[in-house]
Amino acid sequence: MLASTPSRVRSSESEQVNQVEEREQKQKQKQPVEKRAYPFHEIEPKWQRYWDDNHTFRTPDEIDTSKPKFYVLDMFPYPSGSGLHVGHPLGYTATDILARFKRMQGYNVLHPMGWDAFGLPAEQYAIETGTHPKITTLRNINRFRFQLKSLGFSYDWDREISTIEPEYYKWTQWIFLQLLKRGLAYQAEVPVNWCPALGTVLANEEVVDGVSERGGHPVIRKPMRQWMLKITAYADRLLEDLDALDWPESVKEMQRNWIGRSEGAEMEFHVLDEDGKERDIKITVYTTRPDTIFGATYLVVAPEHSLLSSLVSDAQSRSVEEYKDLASRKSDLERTELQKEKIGVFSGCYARNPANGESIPIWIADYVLGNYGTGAIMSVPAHDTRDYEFATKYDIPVRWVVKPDGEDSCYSGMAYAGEGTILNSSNSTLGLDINGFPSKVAASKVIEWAEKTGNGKKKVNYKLRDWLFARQRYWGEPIPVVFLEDTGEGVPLPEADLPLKLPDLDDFTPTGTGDPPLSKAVSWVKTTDPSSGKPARRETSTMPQWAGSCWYYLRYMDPKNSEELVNKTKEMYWSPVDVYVGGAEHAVLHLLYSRFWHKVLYDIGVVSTKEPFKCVINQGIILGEVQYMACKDPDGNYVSADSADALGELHKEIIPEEKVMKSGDSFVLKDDHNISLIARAHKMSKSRGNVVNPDDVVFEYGADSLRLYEMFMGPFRDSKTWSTSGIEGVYRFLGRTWRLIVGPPLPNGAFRDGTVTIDDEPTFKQLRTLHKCIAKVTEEIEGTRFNTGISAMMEFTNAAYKWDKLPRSIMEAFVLLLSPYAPHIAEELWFRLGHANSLVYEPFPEANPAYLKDTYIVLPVQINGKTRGTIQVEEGCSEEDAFRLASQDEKLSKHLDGKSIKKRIFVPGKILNVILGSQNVKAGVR
Ligand code: ANZ
Repeated sequence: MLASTPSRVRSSESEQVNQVEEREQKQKQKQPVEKRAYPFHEIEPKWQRYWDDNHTFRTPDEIDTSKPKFYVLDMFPYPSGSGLHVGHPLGYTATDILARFKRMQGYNVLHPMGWDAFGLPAEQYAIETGTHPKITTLRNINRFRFQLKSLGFSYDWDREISTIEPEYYKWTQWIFLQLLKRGLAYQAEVPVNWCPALGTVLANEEVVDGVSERGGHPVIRKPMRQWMLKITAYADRLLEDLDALDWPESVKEMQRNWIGRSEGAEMEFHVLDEDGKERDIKITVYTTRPDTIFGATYLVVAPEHSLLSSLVSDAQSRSVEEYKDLASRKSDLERTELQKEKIGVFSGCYARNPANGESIPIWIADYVLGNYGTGAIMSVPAHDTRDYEFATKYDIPVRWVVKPDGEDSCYSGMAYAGEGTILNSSNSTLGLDINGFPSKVAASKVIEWAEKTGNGKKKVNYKLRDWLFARQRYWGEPIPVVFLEDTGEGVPLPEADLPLKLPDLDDFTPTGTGDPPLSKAVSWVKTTDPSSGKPARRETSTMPQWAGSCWYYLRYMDPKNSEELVNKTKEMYWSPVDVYVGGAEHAVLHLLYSRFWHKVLYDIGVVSTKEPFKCVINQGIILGEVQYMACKDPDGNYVSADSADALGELHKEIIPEEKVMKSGDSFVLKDDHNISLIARAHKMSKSRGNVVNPDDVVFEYGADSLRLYEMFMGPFRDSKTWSTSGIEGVYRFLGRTWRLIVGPPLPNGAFRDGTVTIDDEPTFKQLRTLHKCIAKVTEEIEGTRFNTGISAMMEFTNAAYKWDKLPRSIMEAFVLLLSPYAPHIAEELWFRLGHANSLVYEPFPEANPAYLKDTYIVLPVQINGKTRGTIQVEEGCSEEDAFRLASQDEKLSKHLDGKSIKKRIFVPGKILNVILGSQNVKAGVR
């Protein structure tokens, strides 16, 4: 979904294409099961065709402002070669239920779908086979569209967009030009993953443990001139505006951590010469703990620090060079991992601690990152774990300057990283004394002192880095900039020249020089700058896959506009997206990047809201079917799982579900209840062979069953395990509902055309059952608790099976309730109930509160005219029910037991009078 994921990159496109073909072959051979619970294989295509032909879900282009709007969006998929997997319909069904529900409630609904279609797998496939990525991508898109339609999703296909179409990426390029104009796009030398053996730059996901994913060749970090986007300029706003969003708290927290705002100080340390005199260079460090400055016993600069060459002594230069080379092979993550041993090298040079005047050594170590803070730190081994580890390794002094509150003394043998009371921190000559102060106060005193004496200043820092916005790839949006041949200056293309179309290439293999594949399009690259007419070369890097997905939700509002990215009136009406559903894997980057672009578009007046997505919901993931395993001892005898933890995989045997029984919270062998089993669900993956294909499910049970099942599996946001018996359960429910309304099959196995409903007035009880169901289903859809909504409908069907008459009005309302979940069967039933038009725009039933109250009344019971007691009955209760309750009542039953009943007089809500006959027969419930 959205951008590339490693697993997707790994599976080769050709393999995927073969699998699709194989599956189609298999399907053709398979015949539908003889006896169907209901004829879904006729109904579903029929209604899909109807919706398509009638553009039923089309959202009118002209805005009807009299209606409230509801914009419900799925994270659009990357159309991979393997087609949809069962994880896709989980989110898509949820948004579809919401879209259908809101339409019926009279909202003007926008529910679009499109394709995040640039990306690595198609390009890799092109490298392997020479097939143009466009061909593969369009084929995959067709397949995805076909699959989505076969699931009955109510997308407005007239608004379909694809990020690879020039009419679309014209506006992606236009946004880039706006960023450039505002200084938010710039070029800088940044390290990229360079693989010398493959002669190409690799994306992060193509590098695994320091080697290329393809071929396992070493990858090094090499500086290259790259386009960057200044997302850091928006850090504060991206942080502050999170608070008001109705997003999962976990997602907001992940964004906060990613932005990583920290408050501290930049402090200046003068570098000393061999005689201990101050040179004219200073090292600026960033610290969040200025209160610990007296404990700074050495400095560390990152191996890529710009001052490094002027610091290193001749004696140390060789070791430093070797060390730098070593560090260039590690990723930032490897460098900062806490468990990794911290190694470094002495620069041969010293600096002065401004707080106490001490001369302290300057080290070079890669646990300090070049691109965070100032790329240099003051190291306080007593109060920072990494510094402590480093200092003990290299025999650097440790000085305690913070005493934990409530303790008598400082720690020893490990760092104390918390706050406390300051000690050992006074220097009268330099005018700083923070002894006895709590950490926070001491920190502000140090900053105040530093600002007065010119030794530093307060500073806010962010973990967030500017966004590397160029890829050495072919299959992406061209960057609309040319470089003048004479000066090398970069000049943006005029907006009128957009889109800058991606030229066709036949050879997608890496150039070997690090130049992107587009540099092979020689006649495209060589151009003239339209504004000056000077010879120029086009930029050959392309945009990253994130680009197209940053703003697509805006384009759906006005997908065909060739004059503007989006028309103002339409944007003002539709913004923001009311509900955005997608995987939690996009909790950080996609959502952060689109928020950033949205804010820029807000600043330039293109959009009217500060935030793009009002509510975000992450669906849980679907795990493969639970696998049961029994443990065996070395002699091959079964042993209970709890006593066999230590046995390796070799001693485990997979047990089929039919041999398994649940016992309390665990599972045991049916044949031997003493043998407990291991039950595990794994992520679906090709290698495990536990992938469930939605096409197969649709073929066996129908799209409505798949939709219903995915919603019924469990709470929408939770992870859930697939179960074939589960899908059979919902399939049976739909079959029961069908036969309830249409009647049982005729002797020839077919079903009648109409229904078995009658036009009688419903009873109070029937109305009550219906309205309770309406109330529950409505409440649960609004709360996105789809599973419990389905349970309510199942209860309704069970109750309705007990009725001897099925009033049409009741069943019509029920069919409307069912329709957002199982739209095909609902449309067909609606049609059979006598309606000529689709139910899509029928008003959603509303619960009448009069039927919701559980009102009980006390009903006097007379026997032979004499009041013998009372029973508590539901308001509107029938004579039958009242008599049943009376005969079950302890007191009354004494008078009724064994007696024949001559007559019953029942005045609803008032009295039940039972006249007994003379013979003594057993009084039973009729
Ligand atoms: C002295 C000190 C003493 C620190 C102490 C911590 C504890 P955050 O919250 O992540 O911003 N630091 C600064 N720049 C760094 C870099 N480029 N690479 C690695 N570490 C760096 O943390 C900031 C703290 O992380 C800074 O505060 C600095 O160590 C370290 F008892 O300075 B501190």
